[in-house]
Amino acid sequence: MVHQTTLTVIKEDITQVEVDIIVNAANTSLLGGGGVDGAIHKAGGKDLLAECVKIRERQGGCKVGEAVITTAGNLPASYVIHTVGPVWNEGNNHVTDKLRACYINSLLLAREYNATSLAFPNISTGIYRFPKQLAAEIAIETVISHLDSRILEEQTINHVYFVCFDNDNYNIYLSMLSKYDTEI
Ligand code: AR6
Repeated sequence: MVHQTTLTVIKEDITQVEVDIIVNAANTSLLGGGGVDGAIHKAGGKDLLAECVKIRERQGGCKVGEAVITTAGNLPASYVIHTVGPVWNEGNNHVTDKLRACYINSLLLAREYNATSLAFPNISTGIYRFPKQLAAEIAIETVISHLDSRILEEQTINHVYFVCFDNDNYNIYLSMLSKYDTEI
């Protein structure tokens, strides 16, 4: 628990998670791809894609570290936040700052939409090859320090889910979050 927000790790397909907003690990085109992005587009359907296309026409896609929001289409969530994680490049090109920005910009956008619950996938740890341990440290620390820094009345989010798909990430998150639980 961080202030009034509960952090939970689950092993699940994020398209099945019932929260206000799920986050997508997209690419700069916003037009879908493989991994979690492919699963979200497939389950979300044509309305979700149509909104991505509109954003693309308006602002040329989404930059690395930034986030945009669309309907969730046929998914159980109300909205999808699409954020673009950095491609791991041996730590070059400010990849850690960019990954941190993905989490912060997603949390800010979720707050703007008055979300009470939010689910993150393990951004950049698949096709973009970011080391899983480092990515988990960044994800958890960024979410906790962002929530800690907000005045309580300003915060609507009361539940953040870290949705893991592979065993490695699940075990890393479980052990990292148990450490945080005992410290807070
Ligand atoms: N639910 C939850 N997590 C999932 C799911 C799912 N259905 N499917 C995969 N993961 P990746 P990236 C996990 O590759 O590394 C796409 O083509 C997976 O185990 O989806 O940020 C985009 O269009 C991994 O831990 O995203 C981009 O081009 C995590 O999601 C590129 O891949 C992220 O893996 C983005 O690469």
